[in-house]
Amino acid sequence: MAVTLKRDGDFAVLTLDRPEALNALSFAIIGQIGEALDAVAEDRTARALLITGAGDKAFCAGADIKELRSRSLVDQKRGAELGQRVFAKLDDLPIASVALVNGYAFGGGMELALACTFRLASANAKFGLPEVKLGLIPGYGGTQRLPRLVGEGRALEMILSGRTVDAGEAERMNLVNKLIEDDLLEAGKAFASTFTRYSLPVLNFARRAVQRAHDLPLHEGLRVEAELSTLAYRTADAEEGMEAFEQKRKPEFRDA
Ligand code: CO8
Repeated sequence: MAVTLKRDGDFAVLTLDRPEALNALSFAIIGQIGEALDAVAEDRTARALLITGAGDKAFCAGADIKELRSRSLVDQKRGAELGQRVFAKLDDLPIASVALVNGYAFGGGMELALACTFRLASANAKFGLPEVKLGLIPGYGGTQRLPRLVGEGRALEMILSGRTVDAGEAERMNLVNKLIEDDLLEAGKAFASTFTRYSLPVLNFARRAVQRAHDLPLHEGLRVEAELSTLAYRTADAEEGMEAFEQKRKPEFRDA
């Protein structure tokens, strides 16, 4: 099994576990990630998903180049669609995801991190979309998600040069939310704990609203925000949150 899914307290932890190939993404592994994400979506008890790579060298070195070479062009188109479809499941998860980037995050590996809600990086993290060096371009969402995160200029610079960005630069360019000096998994749990105590449906309304910010003209985005904020306002948790404020006590949210 090259993908493992475990529970750690409130969190689901998905680990790419193929360290001998720097956790490279074969089509089988992408399929396993998809199955694991389906399981996370059905598990109504985990409050955040943490994704990391086994070993101390790589989060994920990208698509499995040896396998890519051996496939027909038709299969590779299907492969890109499969990768995109599986990574898009992260957008639709009922909980937020945090990529814990513990080394190389290249190509499809960086694209997996980009598809997560948040990214934390250890000091040895290295990011890159080196596809041009192989005569390819990113195929698992990199050309779409990177410019949304860091702007078109920086995204094009990374994609056209294929250059590697270290952890410090990645933080400065907004590619990662936070640099972590200590244990990455513990830091990931602490980071996720800053939001997991709140109402899950309400967090989801907020995620949905922000996701639409890039797709819609401002006036339509504001309409979506008004709809979602009304849905949040109607939850029992909103009633509880506002009542708790008035009564000067901590709210007890029930995800309802
Ligand atoms: N695929 C397959 N095997 C890999 C990959 C990979 N992406 N990366 C590393 N490995 C393997 C190596 O072949 C090696 O195996 P072996 O020991 O059997 O030779 C083992 O992992 C260790 O790797 P290295 O010896 O190379 O380790 P180094 O520390 O010297 O170098 C690097 C680490 C710099 C990360 C280097 O391995 C490297 O450059 N890897 C390739 C990175 C890359 O180019 N990734 C992008 C791939 S393309 C992609 O992700 C998107 C394609 C979208 C296509 C959509 C159409 C389907």
